[in-house]
Amino acid sequence: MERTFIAIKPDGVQRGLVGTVIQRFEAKGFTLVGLKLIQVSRDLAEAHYGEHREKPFFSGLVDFITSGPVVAMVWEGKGVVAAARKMIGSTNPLQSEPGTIRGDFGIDIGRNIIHGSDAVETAQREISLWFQDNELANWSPTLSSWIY
Ligand code: FUP
Repeated sequence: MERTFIAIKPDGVQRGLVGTVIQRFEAKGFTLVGLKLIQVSRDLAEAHYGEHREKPFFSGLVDFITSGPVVAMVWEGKGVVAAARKMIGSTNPLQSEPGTIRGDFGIDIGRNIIHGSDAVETAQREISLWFQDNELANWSPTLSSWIY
């Protein structure tokens, strides 16, 4: 079953949006298989955002993501990688549609609340970067698959 990596960034945690984000993914019908609140190290932040290492915003991005606790999650379900990206919205919250998480709650590209993997292969890399195997639960709801 497909899995994606989702992180609520320090701004999302400090603004009290953890419950709202989790609620949206639960209500959509995805299954939470990993969840932890962590203070991110610079090493982890730099590895996670490695593709942006040469960008002018890289050091500010690493400063930001290490500035306070982050809620790291793994969500599972059919088409979850692409669906999560739709639910999150565009990178710049001012260009995100209303109804998306960034569109409903954000203004600043450097404070865009949440991260979601951009492809299935990226999700696999990010999940193994952030989580040990024994931190992930292999389970599925016991109700019929269409009852959320
Ligand atoms: P996304 O996949 O939507 O999280 O966006 P990117 O991977 O392109 O960028 C990662 C993070 O870098 C964004 F969440 C915010 C930050 N960023 C900036 O601060 N400025 C930019 O111009 C682009 C990205």
